[in-house]
Amino acid sequence: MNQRILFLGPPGAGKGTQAERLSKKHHLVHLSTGDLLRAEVASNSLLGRQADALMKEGELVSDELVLSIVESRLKLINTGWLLDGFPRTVGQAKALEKLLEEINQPIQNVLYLELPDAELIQRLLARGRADDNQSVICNRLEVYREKTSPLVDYYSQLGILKTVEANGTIEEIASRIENFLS
Ligand code: B4P
Repeated sequence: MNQRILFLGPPGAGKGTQAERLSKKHHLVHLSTGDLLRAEVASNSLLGRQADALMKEGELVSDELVLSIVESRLKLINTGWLLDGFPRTVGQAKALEKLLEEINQPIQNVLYLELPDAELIQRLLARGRADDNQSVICNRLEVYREKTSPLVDYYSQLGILKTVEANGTIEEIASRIENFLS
């Protein structure tokens, strides 16, 4: 599969879980901005130090910072890819569109993982990452609604959005995703 796919959805919807699975199965390059940012934090780079405080609060890292880590990587890929957790703002989506036009690699499918808040909160509390406590989760959900959820309309208007019910087992969701892509 030589697809160019984007995963969209609230925190805890399972973007990372499904993206990892799908990318391994179809040999797609998996770019997770969450993982890339956590790697920067772990290496104590300047970028990581700037991102750390924001991530701990459940805030988004600045568009400039995220773009700087995505752009250089995307330009190097010449196979299919899967973007997970990016874009998260309309500004990021517009910058991505411009970049993809330049390299002639338009997005083919946006998979929007949809799940009610109660289930999201339960999953995140069970995951137990450093940014998975009750007050930070509530803030992340608010930030999602304000800054990221407008992307559902944005990609829907471009005619490339597929809504995936993200409840059920990991296998069930994976098979819904496969059906959309086949
Ligand atoms: P991310 O790392 O992208 O993480 P996420 O949205 O919290 O989780 P995801 O949806 O991937 O859920 P997962 O598969 O882990 O973001 C972290 C932070 O990085 C952001 O808050 C922000 O600060 C920063 N950031 C990242 N990208 C950015 C950007 N573009 N711009 C600015 N800032 C950015 O699943 C959650 C849990 O549920 C796991 O424990 C999993 O095992 C479990 N699970 C998954 N599927 C399940 C299922 N079907 N049933 C039961 N449990 C399931």
